[in-house]
Amino acid sequence: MSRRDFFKATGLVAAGAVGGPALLGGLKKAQAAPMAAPAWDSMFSACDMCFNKCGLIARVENGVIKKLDPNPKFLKSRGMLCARGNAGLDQVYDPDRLKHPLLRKGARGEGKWQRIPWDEAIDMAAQKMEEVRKKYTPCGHLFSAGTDLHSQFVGRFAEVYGSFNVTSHESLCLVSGNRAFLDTYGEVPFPDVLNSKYIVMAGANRFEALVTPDSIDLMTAIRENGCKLVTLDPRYTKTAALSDEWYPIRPGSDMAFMLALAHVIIGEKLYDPQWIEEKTYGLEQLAEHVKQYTPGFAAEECGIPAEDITRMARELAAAAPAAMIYPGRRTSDYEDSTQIRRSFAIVNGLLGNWDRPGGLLAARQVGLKGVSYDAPWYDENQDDRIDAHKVPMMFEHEGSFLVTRDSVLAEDPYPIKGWFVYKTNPMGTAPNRKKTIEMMNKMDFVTVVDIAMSDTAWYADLVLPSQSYLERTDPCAGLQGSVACACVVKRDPLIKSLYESRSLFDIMKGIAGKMDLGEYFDFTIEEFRKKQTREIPEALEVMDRDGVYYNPSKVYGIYEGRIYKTLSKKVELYNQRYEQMGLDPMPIYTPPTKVPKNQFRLVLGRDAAVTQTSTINNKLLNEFNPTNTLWLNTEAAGKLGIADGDLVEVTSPVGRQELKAEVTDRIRKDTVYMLSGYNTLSTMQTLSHANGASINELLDDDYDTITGNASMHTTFVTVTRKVA
Ligand SMILES: Nc1nc2c(c(=O)[nH]1)N[C@H]1C(S)=C(S)[C@@H](COP(=O)(O)OP(=O)(O)OC[C@H]3O[C@@H](n4cnc5c(=O)[nH]c(N)nc54)[C@H](O)[C@@H]3O)O[C@H]1N2
Ligand SMILES: Nc1nc2c(c(=O)[nH]1)N[C@H]1C(S)=C(S)[C@@H](COP(=O)(O)OP(=O)(O)OC[C@H]3O[C@@H](n4cnc5c(=O)[nH]c(N)nc54)[C@H](O)[C@@H]3O)O[C@H]1N2
Ligand code: SF4
Ligand SMILES: [Mo]
Repeated sequence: MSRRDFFKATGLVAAGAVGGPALLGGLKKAQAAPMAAPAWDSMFSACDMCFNKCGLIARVENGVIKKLDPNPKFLKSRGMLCARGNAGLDQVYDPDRLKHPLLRKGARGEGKWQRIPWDEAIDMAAQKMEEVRKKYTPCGHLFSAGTDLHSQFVGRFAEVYGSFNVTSHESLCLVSGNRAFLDTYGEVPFPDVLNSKYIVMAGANRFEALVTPDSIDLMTAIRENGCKLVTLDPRYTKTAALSDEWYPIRPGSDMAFMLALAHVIIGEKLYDPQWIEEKTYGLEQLAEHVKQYTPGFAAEECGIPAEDITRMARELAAAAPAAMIYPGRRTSDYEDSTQIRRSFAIVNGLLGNWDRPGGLLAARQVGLKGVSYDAPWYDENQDDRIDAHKVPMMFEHEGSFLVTRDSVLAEDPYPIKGWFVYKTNPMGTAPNRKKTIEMMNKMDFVTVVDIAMSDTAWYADLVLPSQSYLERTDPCAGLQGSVACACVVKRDPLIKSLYESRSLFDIMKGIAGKMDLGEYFDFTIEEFRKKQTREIPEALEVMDRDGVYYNPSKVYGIYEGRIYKTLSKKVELYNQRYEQMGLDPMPIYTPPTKVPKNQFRLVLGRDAAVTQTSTINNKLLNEFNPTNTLWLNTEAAGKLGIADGDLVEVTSPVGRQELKAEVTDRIRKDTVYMLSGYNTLSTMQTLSHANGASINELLDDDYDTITGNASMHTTFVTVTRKVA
């Protein structure tokens, strides 16, 4: 589409006629008329620098992308493209990108590679997969995929190949939180931040850990709509800085705070009795249960004054239902994460904020459909996933990466000897890196499809160069929930693929073809999209015109006349299924393990210019954070004789790293923090190799006992000054 067509399509031509001077940089209309047609084409796409998929418009000049801008019609991100979105160009044109298929020559991790042609690479991947299947059954092969629209083809391949063993990044991220809300409401909610009047944000950092539309809506809510924001975080984050109140809560004690809120709301009868009676189950049991959790008790545990807890409970109730405990996302905090998040969900239940403005919203109808297929059945196979039955309520499709890894190492209940990895970097994002290396060493053959030589690729046997998001054709993605989004996006190539990169779909299709599974990949992405949009046939055309399709589906009141998908068919303050399974039906507070003397709790967290490990080699973004530092409280540093900028050694039960100290008051005395992604083993990520410290070399690999979600905030470290 040309730039002029784009302006026509977005209505900016008309807007220009009315508000011309503003749009045309102060020129009067007559002066503006002779402006030369631009040399570039404007093309729609959706950002892939993180999972949010913000709509964008690329300027493409002679087959080269020159700039990425936000798509003003993309309401989900409120017409925003963040720093990482802008820096997407460097992802595509990164000189360190993988260019050709590479076959390992030396020992794993030694970095000796041989360039091979694609035909040979596809043949080899297929042959090795066949060997593993014959020797160890189909479940003897593991498949892992990250957030992506092609990832579903990894799942499809695994299923037709016969393996139940598929993992994603999700068990390193948010499954314990999803579990908790699902088991309270019957579905995972989307917060209506824009219309909320009171938000308690515990362990979420929305002004740095960007989630659209929440991050932008939060700013509008607090700046323009009079919303009060309270943040609980051991660090003084940017979200804390912009909050009305910030409490440096003792890590791991959030449940005590939430149960004390429930204590006050129930004790003072601050809830809406009609809502509680009609829509919830278990108030009586909850009332009895939370009697013990007084604000005084919680204050002792979490360090937030009792009178503030009482006041916040009253303020929340007064603002309800346009008030919320923000559900959060990366909930991988502790071994009882599911129960911690259940306490968040329960307070929301008491506020009666479900399905109403300013509260928690049910998923809106998008209209996109799945594409089904009949997978073959293999008699000679294992009964279940390798990680099955080790935690009571794992999500079957996600599994648990950490439980899988332990099971692979123990070969229990069976061996896994092949691994296919697409667009995820467990070597950099799963805690306890040494264990992931051990897991690699257990494998006969590992294939990694990535755009960069990630640490996971660095330890693989075969590394295949992937197309970037601006080069590939993607299936449609439905973005659900929240006032701003019941929308569909797609991606088309903006430029010719660089080097020899290929799409995951083409790679899977190639391998399937060699394994007599070709029939399951006998279609094009365009045909696949048609099937996905069969119930909204206008969507593809609208996306070509606007870059996004909106389904004008209902936002509020979706649950009127509908039952909740829980055992009681109501919002479960008391969870009957947990009771049947022998789990606590209501969250019981267990204090977090005390930080041992002279040690610190290590926490992780986001920076607005970094996405996990995948932007660490991006030279535009690297300028914001050229290396990582250890946030260390001023008083604690003084006691250890550590000055700002000193090199320190950080030691945990599983690893040891060195980096510079950043002495600051922005963190509790018992907690330290560092940014993730640095000190890669791969020398082919030139900006991050041997630079700073790797946090996941230090993190221990505990997990949530209900879902198997990694619990990333349970590691204690010692910090000592390195003598130069
Ligand atoms: N230490 C640490 N661990 C963490 C986290 C943390 O903050 N710190 N966060 C946790 C959370 S919340 C999550 S969601 C997970 C995320 O865990 P991962 O899914 O492992 O996320 P990334 O680190 O972003 O790794 C993405 C990989 O995809 C590659 N990639 C990027 N674009 C493309 C592409 O277009 N095609 C292909 N084929 N590859 C591409 C990148 O090079 C990178 O290797 O990590 C979890 N673990
Ligand atoms: N810029 C940017 N944005 C992103 C991402 C990114 O990598 N970069 N990743 C995306 C992804 S995949 C996700 S899952 C989300 C993550 O979104 P969030 O979950 O909001 O992000 P984190 O920064 O991991 O937030 C964790 C915060 O909890 C604090 N914390 C640690 N322990 C405790 C505790 O016990 N109690 C309390 N109350 N706080 C605690 C930490 O100090 C940290 O500030 O962000 C998404 N958005
Ligand atoms: S939040 Fe930023 S990085 Fe994530 S999709 Fe949107 S623009 Fe891209
Ligand atoms: Mo995440």
